[in-house]
Amino acid sequence: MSHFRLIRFVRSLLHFDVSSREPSLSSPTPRRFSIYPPPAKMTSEKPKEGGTGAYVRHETPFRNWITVDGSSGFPAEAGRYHLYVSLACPWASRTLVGRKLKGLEDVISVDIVDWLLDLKKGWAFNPQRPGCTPDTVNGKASLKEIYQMVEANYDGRITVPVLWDKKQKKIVNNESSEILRMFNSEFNAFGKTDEQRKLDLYPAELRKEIDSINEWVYRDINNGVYKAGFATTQEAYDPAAKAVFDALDKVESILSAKRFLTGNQLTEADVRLFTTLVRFDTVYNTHFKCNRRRIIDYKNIWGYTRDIYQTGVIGETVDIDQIVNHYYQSQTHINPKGIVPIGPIIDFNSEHDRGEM
Ligand SMILES: N[C@@H](CCC(=O)N[C@@H](CS)C(=O)NCC(=O)O)C(=O)O
Repeated sequence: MSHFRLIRFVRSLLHFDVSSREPSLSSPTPRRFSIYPPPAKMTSEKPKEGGTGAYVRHETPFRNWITVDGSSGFPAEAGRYHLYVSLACPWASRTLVGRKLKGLEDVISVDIVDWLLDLKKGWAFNPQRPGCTPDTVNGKASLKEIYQMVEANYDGRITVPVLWDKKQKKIVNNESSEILRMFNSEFNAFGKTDEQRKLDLYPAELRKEIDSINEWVYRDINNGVYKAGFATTQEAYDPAAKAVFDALDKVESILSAKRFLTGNQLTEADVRLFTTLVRFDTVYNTHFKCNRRRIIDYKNIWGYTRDIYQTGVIGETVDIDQIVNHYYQSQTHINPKGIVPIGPIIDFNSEHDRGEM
């Protein structure tokens, strides 16, 4: 019996179940827990290196588009598309925020993978784990099997999010920025309320500005924290970590004059920045060594993070415990013993004065 199987066997003997300790998804009560027995050889996103110790992100392979008129082969329809996400993942979380803001909860179904990422199998479904689901569409045990339904010999990265077409049994797209755009523009017939149908996170008059913000926010913050955290040499870490804080300083300055990045309207640029900010103090600050400052040290960014968190349903997409447990216990190339730190406990519901801007 492999070490891995043995652990699962022992767990089943122990009736491993933490559900009694885990209340609902958005509970403010800390509900961190360690895996016991400790995971064997758990790891995650194996960093791809450019030979210099610098982290290089993989290209995303599935890039089809859903369109209102169906000319792309993927017509916008209610009930046809499905999202596979991890609540730990900042990229997947963008799509969950978009889905909620556009009122598409009854239109696009969702399954949530186990936050613990296993080296051998990649993302798995583990409905035993509180807040995680089975694969309700294809009944598979792992996300790899979903990718292999489309390409039997698929050997690329098995990443979340995945947007799945239930009708054609195909992956539409696994690039979060594009899924967010599709939810914004192609499903306007299906949003719950009129306000949600009209909401435009990428309005024509702001596109140029949003594109330009997205570019440096992605490079230096969204992916920047990964470049710092996954660096395997001091030479790769130093500029990556500096870039994170130079960019945060720039954000702080923008937000001293504007409620959101482009003005008084929330756009996709804010959604994309938010999913990194909300993970920063509990994970990136320590685990990824982005520790020159914390988000709570930036007056404007901290207020802005709470402002977005408290905007309607956005906070509901954030599960800090899944986030914390995922990074510290899965990424054992950075945190070999999988020890989950005790804090900090961040109150995203505390008052802010951004509404007065
Ligand atoms: N470009 C992708 C990146 C997605 C991504 O890297 N997701 C991570 C989780 S945060 C993942 O699934 N990693 C698993 C792996 O690389 O094995 C996107 O934005 O959708």
